[in-house]
Amino acid sequence: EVHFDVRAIEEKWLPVWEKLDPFRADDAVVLAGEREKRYALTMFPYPSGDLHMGHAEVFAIHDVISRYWRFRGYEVLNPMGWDSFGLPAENAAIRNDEHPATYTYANIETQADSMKRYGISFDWSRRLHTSDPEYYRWTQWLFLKFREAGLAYRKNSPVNWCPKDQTVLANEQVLADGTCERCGAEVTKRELTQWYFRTTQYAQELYDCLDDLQDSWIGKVVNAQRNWIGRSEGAHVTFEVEGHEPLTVFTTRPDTLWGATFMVVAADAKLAAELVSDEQRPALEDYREQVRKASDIDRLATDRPKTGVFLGVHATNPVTGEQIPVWAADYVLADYGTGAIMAVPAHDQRDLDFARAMDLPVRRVVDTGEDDPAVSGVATTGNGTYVSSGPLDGLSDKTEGIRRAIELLEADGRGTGTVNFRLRDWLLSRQRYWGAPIPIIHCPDCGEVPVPQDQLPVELPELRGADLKPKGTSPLGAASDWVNVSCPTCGGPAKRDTDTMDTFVDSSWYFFRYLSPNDATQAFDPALAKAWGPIDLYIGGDEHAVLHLLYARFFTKVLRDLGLIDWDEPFTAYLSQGKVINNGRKMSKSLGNGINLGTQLEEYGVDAVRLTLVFASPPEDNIDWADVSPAGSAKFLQRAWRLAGDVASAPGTDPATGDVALRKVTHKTVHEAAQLLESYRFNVVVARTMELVNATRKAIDSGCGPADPAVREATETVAILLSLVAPYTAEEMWARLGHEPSVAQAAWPTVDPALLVEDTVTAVVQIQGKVRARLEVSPDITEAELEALALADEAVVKAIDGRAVRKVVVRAPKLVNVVV
Ligand code: ANZ
Ligand code: ZN
Repeated sequence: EVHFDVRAIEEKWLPVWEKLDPFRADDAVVLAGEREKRYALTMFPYPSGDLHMGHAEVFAIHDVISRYWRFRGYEVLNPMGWDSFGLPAENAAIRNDEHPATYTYANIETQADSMKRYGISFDWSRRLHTSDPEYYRWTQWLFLKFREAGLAYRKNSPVNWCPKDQTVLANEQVLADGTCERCGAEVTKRELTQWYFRTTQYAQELYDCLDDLQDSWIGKVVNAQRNWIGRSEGAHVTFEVEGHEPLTVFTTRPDTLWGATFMVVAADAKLAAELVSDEQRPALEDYREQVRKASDIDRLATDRPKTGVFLGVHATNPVTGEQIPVWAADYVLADYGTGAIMAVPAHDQRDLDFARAMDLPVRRVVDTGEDDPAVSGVATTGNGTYVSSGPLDGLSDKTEGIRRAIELLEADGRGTGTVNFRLRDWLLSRQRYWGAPIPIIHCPDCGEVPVPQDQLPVELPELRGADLKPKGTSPLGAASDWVNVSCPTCGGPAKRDTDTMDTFVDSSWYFFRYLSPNDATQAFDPALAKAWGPIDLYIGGDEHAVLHLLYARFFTKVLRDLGLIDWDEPFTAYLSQGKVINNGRKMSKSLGNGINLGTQLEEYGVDAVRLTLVFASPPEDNIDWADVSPAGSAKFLQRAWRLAGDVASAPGTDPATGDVALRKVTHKTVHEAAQLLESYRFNVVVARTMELVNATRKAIDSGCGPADPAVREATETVAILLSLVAPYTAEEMWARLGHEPSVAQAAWPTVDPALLVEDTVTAVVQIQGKVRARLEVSPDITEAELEALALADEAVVKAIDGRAVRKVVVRAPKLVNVVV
């Protein structure tokens, strides 16, 4: 029995594809509107090491849809590049005493070779690397554009600091447990002057557009973003404070204002220091020292003993006129809302705990029928009747209460209805080397001066090895020749900004750069963005839910407002792929359960590994490598390939003269595959292809013979379907079937609707043992369906003639017996 040599066919087809370049996207076709476009995108990798099983999975999945779209006649854009700035390269450079570029570009070459061998239908002419000066020139240009538009600015404030990576982090890069997203170290706070993008200006739109993405973004991302952006409706309420500026709070419950018995300011906010009386100042200072050490997570925890200090001042409750004390505490956060709250202990548990700890008054203003919180120690938050609440007394609906309270406050000018977001501005500067330098010059006379456009890119100075050691300030500061420049405005001595940009800035716009990666005159061509955008399907990992996927959405909206594009959202559909695990657990060095992609490819070949990954589960589910069989996949591919060797009819033989039963299977398979592909059920497409292989083999063996045109038709169909997941095997089959030059250039098989019509069987309907009707029904009809069909039949209704039906016996699909 003949076997194909996996290695030999890989060697054979790689140069053919290289030469044919069948996946190059043609801008002209799309610009001219000659063909509809599809933009398929998969998250570009970091160049750390070679490709791993996770890449193999996402690329395999992604290639199914890209190749399918091409078969369906779309002009497909499917680019690839590298997110090549970042810490892994920098850390490797320090270890090996070299330049980060050495590690970066060596790994890129390794990964590029692996990707090519892996046979993904990328358009390699669009390859980009974010660490190339040709790329980051435009990252810098965009930064300056954002700054011009008031969307990039510098401010001093408490920031997240990773003590291990020795750099600040954006909020999004601090995990829920308070650790660094990159290295796992516990993140602390520091007060520093840093660069920010004004993401908050887009909070409402970023939130609202999630509704449109709800159905086409598969996975948890939409909800994660909703929570992250955190929209709360409520009011700003202003309290007079004697001898001070009035104090404004954000509250979601303005209806409980009559129960506000004290106020709390975030201890670490400037506000606290401004308000505090001279007597209380030393106590506040001590307390602030203690607070600096706690993380936000700890601070918000409800089960933590409440601490705080009285600030020695009072505010006036605007509706009761009472004087209420103002405290500082750590359970109020400096950077949420206004950094100050009105405390309503009866209806907010944290306020109640604080009131009990500090012996402050508790006044119930909503009677829910539960025990009085002042006695029970349990705050009530539900609907109830308003009491001691002046004009709200007697109302019993929270929504109505809130509405009325806002109305009253607005009428008096003491408050306004408002929406508050949890989202913060994106802290984008980093104290590390391997990133795009921030293109700003600081001049003692002119202040912040943007680097003139014709001087971009601001290239990184040559630093290597020990020069890069993190030390809390940017390593760029040590490159004095680079740092010291003359001010572009006044010509006086000035200094470059020494921070680099978060690498998430690079990846926020790479999908625009793919459109014209070699354009030396602009970041991207707006005409091409109009023609190709937005991305029709983006595939990647959920770990980017509130990082890359949020930042890329923000960038897109800004670029739209800058007039560079005309779409609002970058990714029309999003699919997050599951993970490849082993023996039920995440692969890790410490567990020693890692599966090496290279070894798998050596052992089973590219096609078998790809087929295994696609066949194992729906794309969004995890794949346990312990449960799958790449050897089984390899065997199946051999079976499919043998069909092509057995086919004895010539190309072009009219299939209409072939075996109808096999033709029906073939056409049904193509028809269903298209539907399954549109809904990303790729694993089922593989299963159907396997069934078609079996049916074809059976047809050959049981009478049709290899010369039947239906056998050729079925085998050609197998080759086309298989090319979505196993391109090498498919090419071999296609060639054996007498076609040239590549199956990638084949057309999707045309389905003959006549062949989709189901075979039917005849069901007999008897009444009192007498045949009254014959029905043509599907062989798969259920008993209930058949009964309903029979009783609705005109002849049957007539025969029953209004008599009561006593019993119906159904033997699907052949017989219905009615007793009246
Ligand atoms: C009075 C009140 C009464 C409140 C009540 C709640 C219940 P979300 O929904 O998360 O937006 N708050 C406001 N700013 C805060 C800060 N900087 N740190 C900690 N807590 C803060 O929460 C809004 C509520 O959280 C606000 O409404 C405020 O407490 C508190 F029965 O005001 B509320
Ligand atoms: Zn100057």
